[in-house]
Amino acid sequence: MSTTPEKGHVAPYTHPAGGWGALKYVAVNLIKEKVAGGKYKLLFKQNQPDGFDCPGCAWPDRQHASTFEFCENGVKAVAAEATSKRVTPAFFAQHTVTELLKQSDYELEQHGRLTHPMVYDKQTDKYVPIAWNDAFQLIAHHLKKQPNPDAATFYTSGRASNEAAFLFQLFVRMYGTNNFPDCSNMCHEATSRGLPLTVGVGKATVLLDDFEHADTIMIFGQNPATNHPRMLGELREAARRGTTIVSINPLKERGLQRFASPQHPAEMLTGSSTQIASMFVTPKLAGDFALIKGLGKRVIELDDAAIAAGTKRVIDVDFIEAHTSGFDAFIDDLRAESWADIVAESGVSREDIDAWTDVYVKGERVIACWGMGITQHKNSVATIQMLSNVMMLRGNIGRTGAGLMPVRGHSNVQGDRTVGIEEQPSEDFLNRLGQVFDFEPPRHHGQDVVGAIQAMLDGRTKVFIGLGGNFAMATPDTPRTWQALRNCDLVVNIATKLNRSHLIMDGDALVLPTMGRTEIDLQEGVAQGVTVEDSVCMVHMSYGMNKPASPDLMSETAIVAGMAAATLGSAKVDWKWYARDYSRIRDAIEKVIPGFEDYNERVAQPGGFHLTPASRNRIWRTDSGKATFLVHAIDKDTPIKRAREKYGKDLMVMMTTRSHDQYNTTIYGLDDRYRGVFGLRRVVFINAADRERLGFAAGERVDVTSVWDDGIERHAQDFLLVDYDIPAGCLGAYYPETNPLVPLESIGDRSGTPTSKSIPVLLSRAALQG
Ligand SMILES: Nc1nc2c(c(=O)[nH]1)N[C@H]1C(S)=C(S)[C@@H](COP(=O)(O)OP(=O)(O)OC[C@H]3O[C@@H](n4cnc5c(=O)[nH]c(N)nc54)[C@H](O)[C@@H]3O)O[C@H]1N2
Ligand SMILES: Nc1nc2c(c(=O)[nH]1)N[C@H]1C(S)=C(S)[C@@H](COP(=O)(O)OP(=O)(O)OC[C@H]3O[C@@H](n4cnc5c(=O)[nH]c(N)nc54)[C@H](O)[C@@H]3O)O[C@H]1N2
Ligand SMILES: [Mo]
Repeated sequence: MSTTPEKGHVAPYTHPAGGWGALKYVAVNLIKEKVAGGKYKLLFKQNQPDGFDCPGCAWPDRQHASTFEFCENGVKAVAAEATSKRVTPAFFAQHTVTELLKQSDYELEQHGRLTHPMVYDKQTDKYVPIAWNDAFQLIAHHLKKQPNPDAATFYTSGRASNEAAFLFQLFVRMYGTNNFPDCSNMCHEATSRGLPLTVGVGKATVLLDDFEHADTIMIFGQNPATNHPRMLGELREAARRGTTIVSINPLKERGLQRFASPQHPAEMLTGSSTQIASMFVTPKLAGDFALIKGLGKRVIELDDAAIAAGTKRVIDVDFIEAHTSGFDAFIDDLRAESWADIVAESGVSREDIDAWTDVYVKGERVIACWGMGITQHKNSVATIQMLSNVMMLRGNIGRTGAGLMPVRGHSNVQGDRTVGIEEQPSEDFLNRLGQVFDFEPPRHHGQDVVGAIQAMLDGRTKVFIGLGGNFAMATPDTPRTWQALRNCDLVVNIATKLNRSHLIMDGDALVLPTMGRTEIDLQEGVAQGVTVEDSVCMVHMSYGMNKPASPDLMSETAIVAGMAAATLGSAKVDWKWYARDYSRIRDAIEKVIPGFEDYNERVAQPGGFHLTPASRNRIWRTDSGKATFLVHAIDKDTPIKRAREKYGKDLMVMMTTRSHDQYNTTIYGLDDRYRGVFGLRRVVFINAADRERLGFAAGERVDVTSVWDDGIERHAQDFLLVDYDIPAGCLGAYYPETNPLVPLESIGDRSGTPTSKSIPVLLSRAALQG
């Protein structure tokens, strides 16, 4: 990858988010990708009953939307899939893998859609065409020759449909392993591990309609203007109704300040906009745990004052008595916590915490949303449990207009987990799967993402199969991850577009091209729908509308069936019979997983059905049968604190986040418009006072080194320093360029998630001055 200095500029963005900028971008993008004209109709079918589910994000749909609901970044995702450019066998004949590796992620993405199954030829260092059946036989050959099934690992990115994912996990478990690393491990794992212990289910307790009833919405560590633009539409409506919106984020993200809705022409024509958040609480990175604990402590102080004054209690005594356990121990711990520690650890003043608490307790119906700013830290599970505690204090769960809302990323990441992409499956699930398909599933837990990389590094795992995604770039500690992939006998990637994961191998490798969700999936002449589950647990049907990018593509479901049939034979499960009609897979899901009764009938209804989490109805599937308050202390001994002891104020903490023009590792463009960055990706946002204190001039270039005590040197070179409104001691930069800085062993407690929003680093003057 080249590190020649980028030519771009930085200029503050003064317009509202959305607005003309967004619409103009939509138009430019459509023309550029040649999807204007006939294909423009695609947009009208997006997130509408009978259309396809937008591959952009997991934000839920308005079923009764009268106009089409599009958003700028959804358009980018659709246009990227609908591009007319093709990566054909002729393309691969012209480029060696070594040559392609030199291209940037942006360049690789621009080549377009993969058209043929390809196999790597070591002799020529090129990919050459292979027949589908031969590809499946090669996979079967490698899988069968492994000494044990744990020597293979099976990655899933969250775009796979419920049908493809269910068949995939069945294949892998019949093969004999629970090795299911998935993008969730790097994403909302802390939510999925944390919430079950407090409220019983690791999913949102709200529906979209609750946003209409909430009087207060708190948004923790999320940048919806870029990552969930349709959420801004909900927030706009809420703000106009008088709902109080609070952003808890080290950055005051533009889209949470002002938003001009592209769906409301009046706002567009007059150039007006709606103020979204009325309060910005700005903790330092990973300061949320202490901050939320402070919120809880202040709630108890206010409640004590109410008791003393004989006024209405601040906590919801009825809810706490009827529905919870662990309350006494929890408030004892809150009372014992020191304000000095809360302020020091959160980076938020006592006055600001008090002001925020006043807003929180004024709210009668409060929704708490959160994203990656909360989940990608060492203390993320504790933070999410603390948030759940504080919401429980005021009975803000399982009530109209109130609840917990983890905002998921990939459009079906939640559904994939529901149907069994889970390295720690429950006994219940395995028992039912074994009964329905008459086999003994493996019981021991499998590898998550970090575990899979470690196993490949150690040589314990020799086959990597990826159902979508870009494992080589999305994961931490890039050089070590690449070494891990190079240690494999076989690397298989099932993908729509070329990415770097297809270029990192020393043994055999296959790239298997597949259809995207926007494409018509014909099986035996019948168009198949697939199902997905969004962030509020609505399961709905998605039908592609577009002609597949190539006649040689296979659907993900058919590819999974092909691999399974070649590896395991079809005596026990007739894999191809399932792949010929996806409703048969849905019938199987119905037999194995509770909540999917009458799956085919219910999903045929417009809008689909709600997989209602028990916690929404105040049924608590925890050990105690109650919603459980959990006590956690502020962690006084962390790698960051140890690094700070050593390096003092030179030690900075870095978050790695998304720019406006990327979809995870897919780089669509080089602008981050709302943050005022144009034509640049190698930037580091820094507080001007920190920059001066560290002795750097404005606009200087720096190298970044992580501080970790395993003797491995981790560097990322040549980033432009950009002065930014960010708390002291904190830095911001984009992922995936900074993934080499994230140590593989730096993971969340009890979640195993790479701590990609809190990396201890040092800055130095760039060695390569450009
Ligand atoms: N266009 C587009 N849409 C996407 C994606 C994309 O890449 N592009 N990715 C999809 C996926 S998989 C996901 S998971 C989601 C991600 O969507 P988000 O959750 O919005 O993810 P990020 O952009 O990584 O960062 C979120 C925010 O966290 C804040 N933050 C960082 N550290 C902290 C902290 O310590 N505390 C607090 N309170 N805030 C912090 C950052 O300032 C930033 O505003 O979006 C999905 N949608
Ligand atoms: N430093 C740092 N690292 C992070 C994060 C961070 O914030 N900071 N975020 C993490 C998060 S939240 C996530 S979710 C992961 C994302 O990790 P992944 O899901 O692995 O990455 P993506 O970039 O979304 O994958 C893009 C590729 O998927 C393929 N693709 C697209 N659509 C389809 C499809 O329909 N079918 C198939 N089979 N393939 C398809 C294309 O080939 C494309 O190149 O990254 C994680 N890594
Ligand atoms: Mo994600």
